[in-house]
Amino acid sequence: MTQRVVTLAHYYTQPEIQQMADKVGDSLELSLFAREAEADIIVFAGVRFMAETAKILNPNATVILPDAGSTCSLVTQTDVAALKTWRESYPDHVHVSYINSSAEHKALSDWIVTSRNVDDIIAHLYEQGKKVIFSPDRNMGAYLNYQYGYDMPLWSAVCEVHDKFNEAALNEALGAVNGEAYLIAHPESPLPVLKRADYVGSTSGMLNWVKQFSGNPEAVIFVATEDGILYNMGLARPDLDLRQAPIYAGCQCNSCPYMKMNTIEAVKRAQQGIGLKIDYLTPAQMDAARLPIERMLDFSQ
Ligand code: CIZ
Ligand code: SF4
Repeated sequence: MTQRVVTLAHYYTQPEIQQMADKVGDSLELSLFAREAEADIIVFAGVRFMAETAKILNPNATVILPDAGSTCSLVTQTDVAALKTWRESYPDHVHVSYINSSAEHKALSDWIVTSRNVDDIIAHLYEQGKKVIFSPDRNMGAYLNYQYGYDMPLWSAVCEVHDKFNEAALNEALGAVNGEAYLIAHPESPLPVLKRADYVGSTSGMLNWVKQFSGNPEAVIFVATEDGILYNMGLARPDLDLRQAPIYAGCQCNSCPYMKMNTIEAVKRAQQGIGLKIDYLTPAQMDAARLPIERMLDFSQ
């Protein structure tokens, strides 16, 4: 019997990879698509924690990551044994973790959140009088503490890509624009950048903001996130002057090395069944990681 192969690509992969995919989206959209996919093989052109999430949500499918090196700095900067000790030092707190985390990390969490639902889920917990600790993204946690006046203790990992955005390069770029300029930013960016932003939100949120933009058509719109999404934004609104926020003068060059490991050759090989198979998680590990993910999905429905 022929194998049913479904290929998923994240917005941060190159345009050629997105064109090879059955579905393009952000990490949550792709995981939800993977959960429902009637596929024998799911090729996940993204990074490892996303492929693990897909496997946890659809354990019967064979999930393949094209390049085993596609990790994420939020995962590699988090030592799981140290995280466990940290978590145990706050026994009366709820542990909320961003979806950009390993399966073992998720298993040590009470709730998983994405950049789309993090505000609502943490607000819900505070409304219930809960105390919250947040991991792994320090920038996202600092932004939430600033924006809502929370005092969540934070784990200290960052996205090595978004963490490079900085106020100095931004000020220079904004200063060089004669007319109107906007800034939209992903909450993995540092707080000084987020404080300057006209909109802070997830990859899909930023894409929607651009799609619906009805301001001055001459305005320059700076986008503080990985460069892959500029392709999708440009397709949606070719009329707008969209530029990636610079990390130094003249650079629109901030891309995720792990996402870009999804080359055409690697994805083609994965479609033939060759790549990193996510087959190393035990049923117990998957069950433990699924619980906080399901809690998020039930909340968001
Ligand atoms: O990996 C990332 O930085 C993001 C924003 C993923 C996603 O799709 O939310
Ligand atoms: Fe991880 Fe940042 Fe790359 Fe996203 S862009 S996969 S958070 S390193």
